[in-house]
Amino acid sequence: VAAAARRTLVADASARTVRVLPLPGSAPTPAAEGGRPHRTIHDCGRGTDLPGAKVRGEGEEATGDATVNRAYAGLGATFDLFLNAYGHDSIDGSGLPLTASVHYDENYGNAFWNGEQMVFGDGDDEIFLDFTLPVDVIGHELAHGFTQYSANLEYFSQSGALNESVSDVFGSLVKQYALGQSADRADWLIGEGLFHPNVQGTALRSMKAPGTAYDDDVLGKDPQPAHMDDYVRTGRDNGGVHINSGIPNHAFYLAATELGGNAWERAGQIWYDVMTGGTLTPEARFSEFAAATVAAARARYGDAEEIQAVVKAWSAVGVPT
Ligand code: ASN
Ligand code: ZN
Repeated sequence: VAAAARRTLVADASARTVRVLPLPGSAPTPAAEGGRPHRTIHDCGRGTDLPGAKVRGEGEEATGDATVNRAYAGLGATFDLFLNAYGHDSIDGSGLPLTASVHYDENYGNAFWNGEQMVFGDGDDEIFLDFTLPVDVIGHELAHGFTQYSANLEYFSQSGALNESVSDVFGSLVKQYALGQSADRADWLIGEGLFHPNVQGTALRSMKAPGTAYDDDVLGKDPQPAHMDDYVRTGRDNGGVHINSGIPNHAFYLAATELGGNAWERAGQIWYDVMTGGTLTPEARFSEFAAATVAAARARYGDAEEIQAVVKAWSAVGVPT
């Protein structure tokens, strides 16, 4: 919600895994080396030292802590989407080990990617519950890592809102893929189930209807626009990155529902191709991203309904392609 945490957008090259070719005549590299997650969950014990004590490694059985197990499962669900839908091995495409720390700080109402790992707060028990509860929030945070290793969108203004939107897109797709939900069945909410019952709201954000996710005495009304006419100019939140993300979020929703079927397939593939295609600059604005989705749709699917769906979606939110 609030941009409390600062992520470093510099890729940590030392964290990349190096693929060693087998020597001639030696046994081939076991297939299990690639294409499976390498997860580690740590417990901060309500402190702020990262990563904290290791409590669950890859392949180890569930612990007695549901938060630890949800983080582990959510990392796995995110890994599964990127590998199975796009052939992308972990968030960097090269099998990057995935690390998460839970029980970060006391009454910490946020989760974040710090450039190297995931961090989850337990919530304050007044506004927010445990941030590992919604799997799309886990996917959202890990997708910040995906963006860091791909288009590296600068976390400010329109490129920052695109960075946020890409995390919502892939976060929602993690949930849709895990539940096997097609575009017309999905809730298109981010953080459903995260608010304390006190709060008047269903989720942090809605991609289907930006601006309607909550309307609460303390939090106020969901400030997200769904059209460029309502773009919010502000110096807060890195230029409204969590606010104006409603515009590209809604464009994705419109493209995915126009195409129908599973959103991670054609719409998700087009967005993935834009992020990994090497044509976006880190300072990309909405119109540049939109044009890149049209080019990606054409490159992958030819002159077909995918192009029309994408053009129509961006047009509906007031972004030229
Ligand atoms: N949960 C927020 C986000 O991922 C935290 C932050 O880094 N601003 O956007
Ligand atoms: Zn984010």
